[in-house]
Amino acid sequence: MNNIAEVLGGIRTAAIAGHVKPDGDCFGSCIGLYLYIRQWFPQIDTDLYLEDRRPVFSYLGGFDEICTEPSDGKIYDLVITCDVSSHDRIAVADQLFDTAGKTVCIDHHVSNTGFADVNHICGSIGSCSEVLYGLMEPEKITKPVAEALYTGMIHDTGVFQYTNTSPDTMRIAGELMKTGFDFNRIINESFYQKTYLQNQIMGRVLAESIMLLDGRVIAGYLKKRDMEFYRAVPADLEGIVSQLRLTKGVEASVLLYEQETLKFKVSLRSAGKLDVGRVAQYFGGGGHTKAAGCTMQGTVYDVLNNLSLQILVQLDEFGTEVNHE
Ligand SMILES: [Mn+2]
Repeated sequence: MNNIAEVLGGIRTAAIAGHVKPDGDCFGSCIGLYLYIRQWFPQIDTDLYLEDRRPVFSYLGGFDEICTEPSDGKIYDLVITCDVSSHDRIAVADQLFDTAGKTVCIDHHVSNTGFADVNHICGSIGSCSEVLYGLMEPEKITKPVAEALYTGMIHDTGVFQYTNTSPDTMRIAGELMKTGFDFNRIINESFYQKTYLQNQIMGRVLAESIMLLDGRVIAGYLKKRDMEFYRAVPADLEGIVSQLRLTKGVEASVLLYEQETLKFKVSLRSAGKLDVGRVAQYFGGGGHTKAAGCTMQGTVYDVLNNLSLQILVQLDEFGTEVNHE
């Protein structure tokens, strides 16, 4: 696919859907595409489905029109997923996807094998929002669309610091900026700003973090009772695993939080050559080489032990000396 218009011919009803626990790129890409279709293909009755309306993204156009519940019995001509790496990660719109006349998947996860009729997956591009830019006509990108795509790009590149940032990323960000939105506010308020609670939780996780594999991996964790104590939701933990990754000398960082008793959600970040996507995939998860996640069972000790073994497989491949008695 070269242009999103290719899949819109003859379509009367369309739905756009993001993934479970939507992040900045999910909001940015889904809203960007929604606003673009609404503006330039007004004959199409388009709806947008996201699992929740995260207040931090309320500055985005169309935010109030997000549907958080599937509409009963509605059958769409077309369902487009953005930033969704596999069928089981389609959130509220999974039924709508299965009954749609045609399905399109726009994504950038290397682990995505293509679950739609039309799959446009660019594993080497840093964000789904950047992939989407390539499917739009630049002169038709309005300020609200630009704001959404820019939001997605800064979130998935860590404000252009991760290695998934390319010269194209910077060029596209520059093009988007020309529409004149308040980029400084977007970066500060949607990416860096933390609530007092989020800072408290991060402080605690950092203080209690542990070093593994002779200081080459750092791990932080929150047990169920800690999550309950802070009344924390997963979004409150954003940024912690990235902060851990900045620890001098580590190859990777790990953050665990207990979703249910002895069931942990695992986030992984690589600080170097380690492919954490491979580690996550081994445990049934997915993601990218530098950022990935999975779900694992057991105690904190069990989970970290199993993760360490898989990380070690790669560290050994690098031929680096690791002291693991
Ligand atoms: Mn993404």
